[in-house]
Formats: sequence, structure tokens, C-alpha cells
Amino acid sequence: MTPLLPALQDGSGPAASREAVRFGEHTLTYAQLAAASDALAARLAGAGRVAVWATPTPETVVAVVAALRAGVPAVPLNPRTGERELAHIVADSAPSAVLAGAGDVLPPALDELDRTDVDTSASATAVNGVGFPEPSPESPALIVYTSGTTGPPKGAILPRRAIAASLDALEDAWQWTGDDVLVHALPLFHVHGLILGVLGPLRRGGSVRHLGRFSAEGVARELGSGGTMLFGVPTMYHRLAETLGDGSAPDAAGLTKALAGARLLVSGSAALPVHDHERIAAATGRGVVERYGMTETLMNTGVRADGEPRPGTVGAPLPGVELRLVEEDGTPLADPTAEGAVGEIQVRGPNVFTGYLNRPDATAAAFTEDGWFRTGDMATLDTDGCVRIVGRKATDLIKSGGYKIGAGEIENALLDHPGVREAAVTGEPDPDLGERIVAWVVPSDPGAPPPEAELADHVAAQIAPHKRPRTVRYLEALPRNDMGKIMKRSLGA
Ligand code: MCA
Ligand code: AMP
Repeated sequence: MTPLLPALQDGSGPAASREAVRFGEHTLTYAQLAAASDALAARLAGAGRVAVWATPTPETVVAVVAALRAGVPAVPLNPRTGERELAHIVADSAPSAVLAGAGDVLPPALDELDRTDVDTSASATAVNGVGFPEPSPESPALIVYTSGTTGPPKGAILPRRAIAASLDALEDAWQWTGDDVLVHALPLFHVHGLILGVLGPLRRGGSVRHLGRFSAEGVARELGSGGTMLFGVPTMYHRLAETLGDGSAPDAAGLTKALAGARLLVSGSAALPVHDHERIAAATGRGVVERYGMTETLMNTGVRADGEPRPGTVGAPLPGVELRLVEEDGTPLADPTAEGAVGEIQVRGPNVFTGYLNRPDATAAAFTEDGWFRTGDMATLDTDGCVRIVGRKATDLIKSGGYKIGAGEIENALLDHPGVREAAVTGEPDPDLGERIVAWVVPSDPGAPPPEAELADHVAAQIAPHKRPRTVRYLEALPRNDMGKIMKRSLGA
């Protein structure tokens, strides 16, 4: 069976001395990564499932690679997850252990788990690779938690086959090779940063440089010193466009040169506004390509590196991915390229997940009878096969900074605050974040509404900081229809 990460198989081969990952000063060659992850994998063998405290560090890479080597499903955890959400993920995924850096301080919700410290300098006693037969392609590799419109996040079970298929489709679309040096600053607990941004380079035998935290200066430095590709969410490209400005700012020159010299700039996780595409292209002469994916499907479409630049589209379906647009009743659009034809995107292919952990109901609802996955994204199709995403079916899903956030989970957290009697959450357009979370709150005591910052801190502590409301608006009552349902559309009016 072909290994998921072939370059790690041969710890003493010619590629062994090549740099695999770099986080600031801390680097690991393929030989070092193979040795450290094999040493850890040997300790994991037989574990049911492990959680990974997914800080942006080499420890996270070693932990995830070790779990993959051992064939033990890994659940990456956002280290900033609040109490309530973390308790849910731990209870739902029931890991036997948590893998973390030696210095990491873990919250009480993880107290019951065995803690295994990750040692990036460990050496394997077994001969690299020999002790770990490649697990079956259908076996779960990662369980990634993703938000829905209501209720707590669901764990998407991602099999090895989906990861391999998606990364190989991108290899084709982007001529992605072992010579590429990927630069990014994405979090390592989601598909974008972890699967594309770490396992992608490792599958190709190339390298990744992680910035730790996003900054235009960091992007300029790493792309200007050997980086060939940049992955980011639209908020990051927006911030790069702001830094580029009209070229007169002191830090614009270095960034312009670095972006102009890159082989490929890729944006995903949300739509990159055409205005930001244009600003970057005008300043650097280099276009940004978009790809469209989802936690449940990994990558579905992408603009090709060897094709025409297609700002405003997410490109054509990737090799192996079937994509169709359907009507409200589920029938495929008769002529999806007709003027004004809009439909929901459904996809089918080896890139699609197995299902949601412990949620057969949600899994069944996500697929049609003949196996198409319902994405909930609305799109049009250009005559050249490129997909244009025009919106979402569910208004209760918000994309902020590239993170998917369900209105329901924030409403529930707000309702837990003693100062809140009623709450509704919506997304509003935001030039930086794409959408900004707005909380509409009816205070328990109209004379003493809870301060905005207190509500934001409450949501951050219970759920996660990136899900906190950025704006709170106070009302005397929420607008409701005759059935008592909140009319969110009239909230902004
Ligand atoms: C702020 N912070 C707080 C609070 N307020 N902490 C506790 N309580 C509070 N009240 C902290 C934050 O945690 C953060 O810390 C820092 O203050 C700044 O927060 P914030 O302003 O929210 O961050 P930002 O600067 O606006 O972040 C923008 C960003 C981020 C860097 C673009 O949104 C980001 O990383 N987005 C990536 C999302 C992503 O990867 N999505 C992929 C999923 P600190 O700075 O220390 O963290 S989608 C996917 O995977 C699919 C498959 C796809 O298609 O890609
Ligand atoms: P997530 O569930 O966090 O993996 O986010 C997946 C969702 O992000 C998709 O269903 C889309 O709505 C959105 N998305 C991802 N990439 C793009 C893109 N390039 N353009 C527009 N939306 C995107």
C-alpha cells in the first residue's frame, strides 16, 4: 500500500537531510521528523484515539505525524477553545490521551486524559517505518471539529484516502512538488492549516515554514528567502493588500518583491473579494488563485497554476471530484451555465469524508441517497467550468476570518450569561474579516445591560475567542413572527 507520507518512510535516504518543517528558529529535517514521530508512534500503538494540543509548533507536527504513522486517529484541539466547547469535544471524541508540548499548560477539561509530552528531538529505536505498516485507506486519520447552524461542533471523520486524494489533486492543479517551500500562518487545528499546510508539503517531500502568527513582515521575510508558495485566508490577503497600499509605505517594497517572486499565492476558506485580488495583482503583478473546500470534503475545486487567472471564481472541479448544482428540491440544474442559473453545490469523490462522529442522523442528512454530499454553498457555473460561489443556503452560518461559526452555538453561550434574557446572532459584512459576528441582545435588566466586552469575554471563555461577538446591539425585544420565530432578516433593517 502506498504510504500517506512517503518521504518519511526512508529516514536515511537522500531526502532525509532536507528540511521538512520550520517554525522560526526550530527546524526539523525529514530524518529528524521521522525519528521523533516514530519514537512517539511506538508509544501510541494500540491507543484508540488521541487528542493533539494543536499549537503552531513542531510538537504539533510530530504529534500528528506520529498518530498517522501509528494508525491512531488524531483529534486536533484549538488551544484557545473555551471550557464548554472543549468539554463537548473531549466527551464526544473520547480520546485516551492528549499529546502536547512539554511546557504547555492544559486546561482542567483535559485532566482525565493521559498526557503524553511530545519530544521533537527523540530518536526512534525501531528502524524507521518498518514497525508501522500502512493502515487501510479507509481508516480514520483525523477527526476535525466543525460548526453547524445549531448545536455544538461535529467531528468530521477524515479517512487517509480523502487526505491522499485531495493532496494529489492539488499536486496536479498547482504542479506542487518537493521543491516547493510553503509559507503560512494558519492554525493547525483545521483542514486548511493542518492538512493542506502541513501534510501537503510532507506528502510532496517539500517543506513548510510556519510563521507562528500572521504578519505581513513575516510573509515578506519567508517568501523573500526561499519560500515559493503562500497559503492564507482572505483576511490575511486583505491585510497584505493594506500593507502594499499604494507602494509608498516603508514596509511595502519588501512585501511587493516577495509576493512578486512567489510561484503561487493561494487563498481559501472564504471568498477573496475581487477588490483585494485587484489590489494585490496591481501592486505585485502576481494573481492570487482561489480554491474551494470544506472540512467534510477537503478540496473540491481550484484555479490551476498553469491556467488563466480567474479572480471571482474558485476554479473548476479538481481531478477525481464530481460536482453538480442542484435545485431546491435536489434535482440537478438542467443548464447550470445558463444566465442566472444558481444552485446548491453537491460533490462526490474520494476527497469526501466518512461521516460525523457519533452522529448518524447528521451524516445521513448530509448525503443524498446516491451518495452526493450537500455542501450548502450556492453557486453558478461559468461556461469554462469554473465555479462562482454566490452565497450559502443557511444564513445561520457565519464565516469570519475564514472560520466557520454557527449562530446557534454563540446564542446558546450568550443565553448562559445572567445578564442576557434573549439573544440572536447574525453576520454582517466586514472588510477585514469578511463577516463580523453581531450579537443582538435583550438584557435581563434593561437598566443595566451587560457591557459589550463582558459578553465578548464570556463567549471567548466558553466557546472560543474567534467566535466572540465583535459588536453587541441592545434591543427591548427581538422581532418575532406569529409563530414566535426570531426574524433575523429584519434585525439589520
Ligand atoms: C481577542 N483574543 C481574546 C479575546 N479577544 N482572547 C480571549 N478573550 C477575548 N475576549 C485573542 C485572540 O484569541 C487572538 O490571540 C488575539 O486576541 C487576536 O484575536 P482576533 O482579533 O480575533 O484575531 P485576528 O487578528 O482577527 O485573526 C485574524 C486571522 C484569524 C489571523 C486571519 O482569523 C485566522 O487565523 N483565521 C484562519 C481561519 C482558518 O484557518 N480557517 C480554516 C477553516 P492570538 O493572536 O494569540 O491567537 S476552513 C477550512 O479548513 C476549509 C477546509 C477551507 O476551505 O480552508
Ligand atoms: P469549513 O466548514 O470551516 O471547512 O468551511 C467550509 C466553507 O468555507 C465552505 O462550505 C464555503 O462556504 C467556504 N469556502 C471555502 N473556500 C472558499 C472560497 N475559496 N470561496 C468562498 N467560500 C469558500
